[in-house]
Amino acid sequence: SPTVPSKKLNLPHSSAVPVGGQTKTETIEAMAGDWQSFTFRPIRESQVSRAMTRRYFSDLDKYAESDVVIIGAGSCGLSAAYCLAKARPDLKIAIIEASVSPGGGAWLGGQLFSAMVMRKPADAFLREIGVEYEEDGDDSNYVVVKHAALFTSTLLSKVLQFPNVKLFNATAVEDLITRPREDGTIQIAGVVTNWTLSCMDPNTINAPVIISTTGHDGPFGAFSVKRLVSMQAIKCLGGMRGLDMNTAEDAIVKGTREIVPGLIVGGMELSEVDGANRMGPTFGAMALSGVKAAEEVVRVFEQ
Ligand code: AHZ
Repeated sequence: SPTVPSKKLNLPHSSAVPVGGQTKTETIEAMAGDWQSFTFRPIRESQVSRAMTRRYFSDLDKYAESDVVIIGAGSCGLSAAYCLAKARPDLKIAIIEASVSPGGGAWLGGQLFSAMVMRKPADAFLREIGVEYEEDGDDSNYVVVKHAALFTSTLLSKVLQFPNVKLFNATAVEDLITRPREDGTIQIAGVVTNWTLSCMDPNTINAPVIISTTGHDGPFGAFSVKRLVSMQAIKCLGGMRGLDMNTAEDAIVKGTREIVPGLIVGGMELSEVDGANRMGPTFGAMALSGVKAAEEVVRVFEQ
């Protein structure tokens, strides 16, 4: 049979380190070009099952009492998670995301376009997470990341590597846990979760502080603030206003705060509370609202 010339790949050494030790490490370079003798190591199907379920249920057990729950893993929720997990490695942070894929609306810059625009000074956040950008605009007032997916995947991978963060995706928050306060108001004390919108009884996570970043109203958005209205914890929503980039981004960052005790609201969900404008396809306010939400959590814990 004709011999196929083996052209080995030249891959520089990766810095990834196996968690929990490994008996023998192979390199891709050694494998490449020798596929005839190649074979995976044996496994029994039940081992795969147990490897997944044991860890998931152990995480459910561990995070049933969390320090912080972040509802919604869009650009704002992930930015908040990054800053908080980095600043406070002592806090146990659960992220609950309804969709299978975290990232919310930040996989594209707008409509089906790839590039993501961030107005300065949000470029500081890009430098913090190590995402390259290009200066643009009069006086370089904004920067452009070549693909929104580069921003979201980089941020997501950093968030997921923190040992104090667990992402429960494909899990929706369907209610808030509340406690009465002496002054007659309520304190938010956790979330009620469910895997599917059916008549299944739900699960719960207790936490003294929640960050809600579920986006503006729509089929799924503005979840927590709409629930606050229906449980009469706040009177009514201001309702997101029309698009005004300059007004909207400052308002969302400055307005990110604890709306009722134990519940901090950030990102576009906040526009529904405050009657703030939307900004359309500029993402700087989402990153910096996440920074402010993390700062608010630290303030609450230091009170
Ligand atoms: O799946 C939702 C998305 O990933 C998730 N989510 C919503 N309801 C949930 C629930 N339980 C769990 N009940 C839930 N997860 O929340 C995430 C929201 O992400 P997003 O990207 O929609 O919101 P954001 O505020 O992070 O970013 C908004 C981005 C926008 S919208 C906009 C405009 O319309 O003008 N401009 C920008 C920059």
